[in-house]
Amino acid sequence: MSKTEETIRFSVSLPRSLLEEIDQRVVGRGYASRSELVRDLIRERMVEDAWTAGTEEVSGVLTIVFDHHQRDLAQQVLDIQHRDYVHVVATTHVHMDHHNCLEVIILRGQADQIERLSIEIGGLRGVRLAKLTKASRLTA
Ligand code: NI
Repeated sequence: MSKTEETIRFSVSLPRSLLEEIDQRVVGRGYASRSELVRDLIRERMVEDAWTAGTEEVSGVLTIVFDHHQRDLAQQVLDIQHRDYVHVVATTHVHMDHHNCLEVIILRGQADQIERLSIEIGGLRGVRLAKLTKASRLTA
C-alpha cells in the first residue's frame, strides 16, 4: 500500500466462531492485527480471481526440482520455455547437489497458458517437484 493512500475503516459482522478462528491465525502467523490478516486474505482472493477470470495478464513463479541425470530433461524444460505463448521473464538455476537441480521460472501471460506450461513441465519424467506460485498486479 502506498504511504499516501487513505485507509478506510468499516464494520464487518461475523459469527463469533469465525472471528475466533481469525484471531488464532493472527497470533499463529504473527500478524500485527486482524486488519493485516484480512487485507492479505482479500489480496489472495483478488489474485485467485484474476487467474480465474483470465482477462488480464498475470504473473507466476514456477519452482521445480529435477534430476540432473535424467537424460534430455534440461533440454525438454528449455524447449517448453521457448514456446512463445507464455513469456518467460527470467529463470534461475541452482545446482543443489550432484543429483538435484533447482530452477525458478518467472512467467507472464494468460493464466490458463501459464498453468498449462507448469503442468507440462511438472509432468516431465525426472521432475521431482513443481510448484506454481500465482501472482497478479494489486492496486493496494
Ligand atoms: Ni543443475
